[in-house]
Amino acid sequence: MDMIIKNGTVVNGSATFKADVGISGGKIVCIADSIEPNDCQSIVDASGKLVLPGAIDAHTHLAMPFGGTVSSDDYFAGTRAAACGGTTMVFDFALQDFGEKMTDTVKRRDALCAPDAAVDYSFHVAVKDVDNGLLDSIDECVEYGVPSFKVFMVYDFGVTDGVFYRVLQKAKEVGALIGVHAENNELVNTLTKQYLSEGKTSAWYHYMSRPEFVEGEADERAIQWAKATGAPLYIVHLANKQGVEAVTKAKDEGYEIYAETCPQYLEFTSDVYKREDGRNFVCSPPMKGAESQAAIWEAIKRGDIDTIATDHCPFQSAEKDWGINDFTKIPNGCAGIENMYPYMLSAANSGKITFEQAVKLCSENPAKIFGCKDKGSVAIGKDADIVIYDPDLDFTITNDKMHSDCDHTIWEGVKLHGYPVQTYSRGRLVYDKGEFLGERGWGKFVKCSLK
Ligand code: DUC
Ligand code: ZN
Ligand code: ZN
Repeated sequence: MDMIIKNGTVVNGSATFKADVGISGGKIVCIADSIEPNDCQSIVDASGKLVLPGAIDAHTHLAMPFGGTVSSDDYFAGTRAAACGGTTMVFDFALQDFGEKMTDTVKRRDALCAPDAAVDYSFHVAVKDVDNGLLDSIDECVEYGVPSFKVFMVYDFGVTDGVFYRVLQKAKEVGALIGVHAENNELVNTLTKQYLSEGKTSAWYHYMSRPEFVEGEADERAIQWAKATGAPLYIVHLANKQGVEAVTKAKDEGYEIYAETCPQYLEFTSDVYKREDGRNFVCSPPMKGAESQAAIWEAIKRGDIDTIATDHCPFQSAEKDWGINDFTKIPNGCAGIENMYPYMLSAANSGKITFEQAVKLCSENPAKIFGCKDKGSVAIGKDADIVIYDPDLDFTITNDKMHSDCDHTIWEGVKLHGYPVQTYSRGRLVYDKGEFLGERGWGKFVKCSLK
């Protein structure tokens, strides 16, 4: 055996037990009350620690051309930060070009990612063009190992209602999963124009132009079409109460509707846009009011939110400053890839949710929903993507301790109870007590399957 993690408490999505974990060739090969060291190469003492599956961040935007610039974390910096926060796999978005087959989109993006990624990765294809036979290229992409797609209802790469509907029909036919960024584009544009014409240009009006109902209506519409087509639907970054209620209702009716939320919606409310540095918090959808935040936490507790992901999309302060006098010029997005697992585990350590719930939301469920068969739990045969977590190590987030290529973080000063001390990616130590020990190019493309 290459390594034994001894005396720790294993936490999976539905079980917690004391055990030793044996690793060989990057895989978990043995789990037992006690594993004899014999000729084992290395022993890790996890007494007093939790042994967790690495998190899977199902929603990142690395090196993404957006808002007049490119998000500041490339594939190396983003996956380095992921590793240092206990995330051992990321899903990035491969944005289709017009006229491009979906598999070509994935290959184009993978060529950029493969030399740089420090942890494993896969993609969702962000669909723009389904004409001239391109809708049918979804079949080949599913076979290639990317069975998940996303449509945006906003931005210049957003799709029409008709395209969204056709993508859902296709997904139903071939067993793909469609994610959706749900906000009502028309309302966003109308409200934005109104506020600008009234000279209301501060970051607060980013929120005011995308308030609760702008997202809630779009969630309801998206769910309506999923019901009509019979296709499963994954709502990304759900941040409002009306949408939560629509998801709960659809689930109760038996529809296959999944919901993801992000830590920023759990920690911050729209009040942040009144702050001096409010523009740093500008992302879409924006943080919402306290009522929405409470509704999301309640949905997490009762199991109606399926996953936590980050929507990681950092921009430098100078780029955020483009919007000091005009909120529409602020590149949308914030850093979070290094904070997700520690934040959710801290919520568990403080009694808000259980550790099993945190693991389910951040690892087990994304692995199941997106078809990563080798990930998502500490179990024999799975990849040895493992986090050693110290529940007694308190941690205050400051940007100088983060591992992104960004000069600020919205998480500055947030206090966490407990913190990861080590991260292993397929058995290789990539993070140790504050230090990144991984390497560029270690991360592998993970083929996913929903069959
Ligand atoms: N929202 C953001 O804030 N950034 C990237 C894309 C998105 O949908
Ligand atoms: Zn989005
Ligand atoms: Zn996003």
